[in-house]
Amino acid sequence: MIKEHTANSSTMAAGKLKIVVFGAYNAGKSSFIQAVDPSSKHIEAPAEDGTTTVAMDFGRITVRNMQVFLFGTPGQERFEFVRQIISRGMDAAIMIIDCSCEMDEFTRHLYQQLTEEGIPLAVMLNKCDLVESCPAMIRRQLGDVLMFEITTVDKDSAGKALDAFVGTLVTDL
Ligand SMILES: Nc1nc2c(ncn2[C@@H]2O[C@H](COP(=O)(O)OP(=O)(O)O)[C@@H](O)[C@H]2O)c(=O)[nH]1
Ligand SMILES: [Mg+2]
Repeated sequence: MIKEHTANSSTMAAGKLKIVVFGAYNAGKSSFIQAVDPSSKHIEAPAEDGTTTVAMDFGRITVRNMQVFLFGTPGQERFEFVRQIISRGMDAAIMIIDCSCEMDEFTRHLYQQLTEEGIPLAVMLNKCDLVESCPAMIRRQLGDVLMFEITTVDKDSAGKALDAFVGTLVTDL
């Protein structure tokens, strides 16, 4: 995945950041983008065989004087080609993980792909409002990566995490 990615410091220097949001179906990708940009767009299209929908999101927000473009990717495994197209030219990636349940194989696979790619990455441990959430369990399994504990139910927590992540990207310039 994302083989065509090259570090995109020219867009960052121009004050623009393309951040792509990954995660399994139901992890909270659309909710995250909606929380940080209430006027974000959510698109659902029926798949050709009519069995499922392919969902994408687009949000825009100004963070630390940077124009941040957020692209949500479809979570189903078989839409790898859509994730590849959306990923072109991205400056950074966010992974949303539902930490109220065990990580599934697909989530592990996505995480491995993104870390191998060497793209700046933040993991959002989502649904921390639920009593059954266990962010510590996911932290143990992922190891050394920038992580934030959030819930999209509280709009502030998503916004603050995005702000902190963009802060790490901007100081890297
Ligand atoms: N309790 C709780 N539910 C959430 C949270 N974030 C998302 N959800 C719910 O989880 C489901 C999937 O969220 P959605 O954003 O559609 O996931 P996506 O498939 O990754 O885009 C929806 O029913 C959301 O309302 C959260 O932080 N806490
Ligand atoms: Mg969605």
